[in-house]
Amino acid sequence: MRAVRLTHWGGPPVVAEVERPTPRGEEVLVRVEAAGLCGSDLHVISAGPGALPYLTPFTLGHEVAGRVAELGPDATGPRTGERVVVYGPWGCGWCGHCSAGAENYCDRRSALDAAHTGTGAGLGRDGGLADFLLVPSGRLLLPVGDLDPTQAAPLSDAGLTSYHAIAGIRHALGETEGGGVGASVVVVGIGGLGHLAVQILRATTSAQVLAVDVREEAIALATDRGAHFGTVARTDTADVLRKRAGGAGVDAVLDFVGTSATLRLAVDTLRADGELALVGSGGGELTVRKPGALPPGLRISLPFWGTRPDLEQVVALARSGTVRVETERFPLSRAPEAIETLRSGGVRGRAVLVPE
Ligand code: FEH
Ligand code: ZN
Ligand code: ZN
Repeated sequence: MRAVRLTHWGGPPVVAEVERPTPRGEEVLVRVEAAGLCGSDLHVISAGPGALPYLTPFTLGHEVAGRVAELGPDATGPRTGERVVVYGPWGCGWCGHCSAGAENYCDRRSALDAAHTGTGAGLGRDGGLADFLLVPSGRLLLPVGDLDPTQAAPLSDAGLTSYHAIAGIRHALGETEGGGVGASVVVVGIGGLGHLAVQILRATTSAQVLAVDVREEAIALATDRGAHFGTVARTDTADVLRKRAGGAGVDAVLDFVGTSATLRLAVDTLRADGELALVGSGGGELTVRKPGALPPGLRISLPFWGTRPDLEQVVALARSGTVRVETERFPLSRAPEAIETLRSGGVRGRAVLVPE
C-alpha cells in the first residue's frame, strides 16, 4: 500500500510502498478515503532529532476517514464496510480521562511518550496519509453514515478542536446582564479551524460572532459562513471590536493563531471576567502578572484537540448540514506538493488528501 512516510528527522516526507498491516486482537484496519493535512503535521515534519517522542520511520496523518476493511478477532465497534471517522487522540484507554472519552487528556501520556508507543495516528504511530490505517481499537472509530469522507476527515481534528475550544467557553456566551447587545465572541484566524468555529458558534450559540484575520479572502469566508462581522487586523482592531460588542469588550476570544500579537489583541478586546481560549500554536507569549494590565477576572484556557463526545456532536452538526468544511483536495500521490502548499499558506480552508 502507499503511505506518506517520514523516513528520518529533517528529511522530506515521501510517498513510499509499505506492507499493508493485518489487524490483530482488537485492532481494526480502515481503508482510508480521506485524510486531512494539519499545521501540526508541518511541526512534526520540521522537528529535529529528539524534539518529539516518536521513532522514525512512520506514516503521517492524524485526520482520517474511511471504511472498515478488516477486523481483528477481538475487535468491537463498527463492522466491515461501515464508513467511519477516526478519533485521533490515542490514549491508554483506561485512565480517568480516557475512561471518560477524553483521550486528548490521557493521564498517562508522558508514559506513552517515554515508551515511544505514540499518542495517535501519525503521531508516533503509523498514520492515515496512506491507503490503509491500522487503528488500535474500535473505541477510536465513530460511524458517520453517508457523510462525504472529505467532509468527515477534517471533523476529527479541525472540527473537533474548534468544537472542544468552544465547549470550554460556552458558559460565557449566555446573554449579558441588563439587556443591550448579547454576548460577543471573537474568532482570530479563519483557516481550517477558524472557519469551522464560526459555523459551530452560529449553530450552537446566540453570540455575535466577530472574525479577524490578516487576509481579505479569509474574512470573506468567515462572513460567508455566518460571522456577523469581519475585519482584517489593523492597529485599531481592538477598538473596532469593542464598539461592535457594545463598548465594554467582548465576552470571549478564540485565538487560532497564538502569536504574541494575537494574544495582545485578545486581551485588549476582552471585557472583565472574559474568556481567552488559546488554540493556535503560534508560540506567542502573554505576561500574566498581578498587578498587571490584564482584564480582571480573565480566564485563559489552552484546549487541546477534543473528546470523543465532542466528536459525536460535531459529526452530528455536519450530518445535519449546519457545519460544512471548506476543503481543497489533493491526490495522495501528490502529498509532498500538498504539504508545501499548506506550508506556503496557499490552502483555502482544509487540505484533504484522497487515495488517487
Ligand atoms: C496533534 C498532535 C500534537 C500536537 C497538536 C495536534 C493538533 O493538531 C491536534 O488538533
Ligand atoms: Zn492536527
Ligand atoms: Zn489514558
